[in-house]
Amino acid sequence: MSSVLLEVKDGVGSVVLNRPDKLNAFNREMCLRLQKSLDECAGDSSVRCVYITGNGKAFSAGQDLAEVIGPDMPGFNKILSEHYNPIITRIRKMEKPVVAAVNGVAAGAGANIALCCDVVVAAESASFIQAFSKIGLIPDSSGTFFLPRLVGWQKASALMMLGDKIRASEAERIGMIYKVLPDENFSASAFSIAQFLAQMPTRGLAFTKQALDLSMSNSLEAQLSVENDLQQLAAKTYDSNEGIRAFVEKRKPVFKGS
Ligand code: T3D
Repeated sequence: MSSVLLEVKDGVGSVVLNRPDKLNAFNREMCLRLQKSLDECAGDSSVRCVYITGNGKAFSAGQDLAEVIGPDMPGFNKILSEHYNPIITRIRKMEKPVVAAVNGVAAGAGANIALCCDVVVAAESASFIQAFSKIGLIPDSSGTFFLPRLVGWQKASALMMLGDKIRASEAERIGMIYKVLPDENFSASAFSIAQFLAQMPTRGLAFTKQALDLSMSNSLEAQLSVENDLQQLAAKTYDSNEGIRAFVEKRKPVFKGS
């Protein structure tokens, strides 16, 4: 069985982290496979939303620590520059929404890969740990970028230094994730969010994502200019035309993702 499974269904590229006996901990092979799956989703116009989840009881325990001290240790530079950073970049540059469905524990890089996604939902029994401090490492996989922006500097700093395991309900309460969903039927409920997004105006969502990313470093003036430029592009899409016409004609819009 492959360490990452990809299936396209209902316009959703469903990416499953699949090393359940290792709590879906990432080794080099799995990171490269995840990158490939993300590339396939990016290049497939029938995929209008990407859905990432884990098989078994964990979302991901982060880096496979056995690999780090094993004979085939890739080296810390490679682990970030060739494994995790390209995954984060692919998710952020993906011109379609990416949903993380956190089905169980998400630790280290596993947590931060989830947190860089556009919509993060978690099962009520799931948990999040910035596990890095416990092994003398710093939070990577974009954790130092996104976590303070999601929950504020103080919460992020404490979570990173103390390495607390926090429950999904607490993650929702502090704004780290979008929503907690019941354990019962979690994957079906989470997947239905991805199916819904896959029917929405894909290009408009991609422009929204681009605008949000640019807002991380822009001044207000620069961001107003970004909104002006991207709104003009959005307004030229088929789906925007369809959405406006459907509203005026009091009918349900049918979006094509173009
Ligand atoms: O070069 C670099 O490394 C830089 C990159 C860093 C990126 C990172 O992600 S660093 C952070 C790495 N992850 C961790 O430090 C998390 C370590 N794991 C845990 O803290 C706990 O296992 C969990 C909180 C995730 C889950 O706890 P629990 O009680 O549900 O399970 P467990 O009993 O601790 O683990 C179950 C098994 O999975 C166990 O193996 P065993 O005893 O059944 O043979 C455990 O050793 C193994 N396991 C869990 N996490 C990892 C792992 N094996 C390898 N790597 C792991 N990350």
